[in-house]
Amino acid sequence: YKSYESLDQEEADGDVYEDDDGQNPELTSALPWDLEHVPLEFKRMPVEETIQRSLEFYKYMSTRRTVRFFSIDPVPADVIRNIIRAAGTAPSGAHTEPWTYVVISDPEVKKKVREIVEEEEHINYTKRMGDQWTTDLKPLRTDWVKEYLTDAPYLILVFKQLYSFKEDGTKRMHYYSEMSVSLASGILLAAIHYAGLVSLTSTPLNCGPALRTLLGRPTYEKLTLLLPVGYPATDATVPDLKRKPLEDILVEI
Ligand code: IYR
Repeated sequence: YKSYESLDQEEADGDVYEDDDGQNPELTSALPWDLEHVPLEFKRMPVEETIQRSLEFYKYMSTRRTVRFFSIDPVPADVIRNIIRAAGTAPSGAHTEPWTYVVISDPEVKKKVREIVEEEEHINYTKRMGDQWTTDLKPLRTDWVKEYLTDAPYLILVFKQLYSFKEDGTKRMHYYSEMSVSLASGILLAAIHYAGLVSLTSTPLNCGPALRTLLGRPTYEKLTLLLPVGYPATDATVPDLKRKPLEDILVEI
């Protein structure tokens, strides 16, 4: 029996080991043993409607853009809560729901986040990232000054829980947490876009521990994404990027 915990947390992904028969009577599950299975609620729609909706959704999603210039205009807190609810519908390994969303609207806390991120990003751009990386980013005109961190009415910080705790205080293993949080983040972006707001998917390099401490999150939670959310500035610009056509991303067999 090879302990799951012996794996590097970053690599641990819920693989099953041959000699673990899952019959150890000492073990408990976080989900109830007698969890009921109920009929699926599903209403099949006419296939014409399916075709139309698939095209409509694609067209709508193709208008989503990463935005780096935010308006300071407020957004109702309930909108952000609904967006987080939508993200929370994502599938997760063993239904562990391994995510924590920290939403910041307090201007003082946003300022502290900005200070932490700008200090690290300055080092990233000038030292850590290297010439090839900064050259690759040049056309996108990003730099270490992050006005959006104080302009946007909300910052959503997505934390991945490496594990959690069962009701009896014992450790609850999380499987495929990286994948689960990525799936939830995709839904989060779609929900933000569907609500008529914009965001920026930022992954602040080397800021995780400082931000985790600032926000009082435990060490078993790892920062994966920082998203400013709000309305775009009236004069916001975006790089004129093109997306790969279907034939370049799809292989049909
Ligand atoms: N994290 C930095 C740098 C950066 C990296 C990539 I890859 C981007 O697509 C954009 C930016 C920053 O936020 O500026």
